[in-house]
Amino acid sequence: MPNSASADQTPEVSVVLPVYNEEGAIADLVAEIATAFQGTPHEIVVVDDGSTDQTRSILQGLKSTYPQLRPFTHAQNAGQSRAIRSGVEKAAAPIIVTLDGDGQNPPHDAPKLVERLKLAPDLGMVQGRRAKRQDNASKRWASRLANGVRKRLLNDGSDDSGCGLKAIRRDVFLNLPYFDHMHRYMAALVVREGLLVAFEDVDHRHRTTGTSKYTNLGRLFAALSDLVGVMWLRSRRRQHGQVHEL
Ligand SMILES: Nc1nc2c(ncn2[C@@H]2O[C@H](COP(=O)(O)OP(=O)(O)OP(=O)(O)O)[C@@H](O)[C@H]2O)c(=O)[nH]1
Ligand SMILES: [Mg+2]
Repeated sequence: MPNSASADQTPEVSVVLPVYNEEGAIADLVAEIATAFQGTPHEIVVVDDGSTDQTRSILQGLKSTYPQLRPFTHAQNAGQSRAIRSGVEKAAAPIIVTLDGDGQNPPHDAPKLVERLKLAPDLGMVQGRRAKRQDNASKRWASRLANGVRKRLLNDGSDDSGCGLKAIRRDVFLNLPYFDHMHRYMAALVVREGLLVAFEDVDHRHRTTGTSKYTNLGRLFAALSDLVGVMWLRSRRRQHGQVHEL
């Protein structure tokens, strides 16, 4: 479904994909996103984070088929959170959808997150929750441990902070503090801004191409060490209520 949005229409939704060496997944994923948002003016902002495979040339080739595709590239690898942020900075729509670039988050779930966000002005973000996770046992175990500790300490209501599929208001995202791996703490950071976060069950698929970019231990270590930083950020929050012009 290539022409689901014309390039000169202002998009309502910007789908932001961080990708690093995902040459086997990217073409099908772009096609699935275009189908999922057919009928909604949208753009697909892909941030290639210094890939060393064919990801970049495949993206260049896809531009003629998908006018709504806007690929960007980092000069050097800077991580998933930085790539998401670069994509949101470039995005033109007020609503952002993020999802993993390896195809593990089926795009057909994304429009329902967007609809929920649109209907509730007090919601800053709608986060996906992988109801039936398609990962191996060691990864599910490591994730359960990290999610349990984080939820208890941050009380952010999230059972699955690592789910890549989220819909968030662009202005809210750009107010969040940036640090490497902050994408795992989005719910707590949005709540810190005084906004609500809702959760929706979404599908999840096995990775069928490419390789994992994280090890279980590396992911767990990063998540737990950043937890201390996020607890500090939370403790330094002060709310001002509404700002009135005098
Ligand atoms: N931009 C960017 N994206 C990254 C980087 N590392 C991972 N990603 C992307 O972040 C997403 C999640 O990474 P994955 O390796 O799939 O992590 P995972 O889903 O926990 O692991 P698998 O189940 O093995 O796929 C994918 O779209 C990756 O391409 C990075 O350094 N930069
Ligand atoms: Mg993955």
